[in-house]
Amino acid sequence: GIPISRFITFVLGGPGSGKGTQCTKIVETFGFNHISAGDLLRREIVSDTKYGSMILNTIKQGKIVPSEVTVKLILRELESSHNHKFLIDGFPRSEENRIAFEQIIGAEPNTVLFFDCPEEEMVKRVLSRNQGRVDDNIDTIKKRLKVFEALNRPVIDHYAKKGKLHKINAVGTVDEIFEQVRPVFAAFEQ
Ligand code: UP5
Ligand code: MG
Repeated sequence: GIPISRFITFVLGGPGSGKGTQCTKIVETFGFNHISAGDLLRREIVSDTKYGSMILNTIKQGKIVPSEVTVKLILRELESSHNHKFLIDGFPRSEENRIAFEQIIGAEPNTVLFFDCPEEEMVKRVLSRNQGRVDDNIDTIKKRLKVFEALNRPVIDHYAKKGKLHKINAVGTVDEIFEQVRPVFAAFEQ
């Protein structure tokens, strides 16, 4: 199991809301270990493991990969790291994801960030990213936005009710947004 001394942050927000970008800033400033669930899944596609083609098809459709697959990949990262502070970026994406993770870990995250961004801004950012992602086309983006609203919103609401959610206005420059993020972690550093 995972020792309770680990500090786990979930980083949530719609597609293109800036999760990855802000995680890089948090890593630089506060020394967290960045675990991007999407990157772990994309790595499985490239290394052509037994789940590779299933993951590729799921991502192309903007749907959510089965929890058991994603949780296993995240656990492997948590257990192989010497760092005790983690950013889990882009996960959990559904209540089912959340419950699967919390049951296996036997604990809740310490804190949750939510990057709140208007849809038109998210679409603009994703379409101008140009990194060759199979899901960065207008059809898949529309599906990702629908899945986000339907399945990720309940997770956000859950942590808001628990008093763990830090809602960040994700419009502005990268540095302006980070100035809202900084106090969340500065508070835990004391
Ligand atoms: N950018 C960033 N900040 C900006 C700012 N302030 N102003 C202007 N531009 C800004 O940013 C997106 C783009 O915007 C970049 O070009 C950046 O430079 C610019 P980024 O930081 O990459 O945003 P992010 O929120 O990380 O966007 P991403 O597209 O990665 O979010 P998704 O949640 O869609 O992608 P993820 O990789 O997490 O998941 C992809 C797919 O994998 C999912 O759709 C799903 O099919 C699957 N998946 C699962 O099934 N389960 C999981 O647990 C995770 C993923
Ligand atoms: Mg990302």
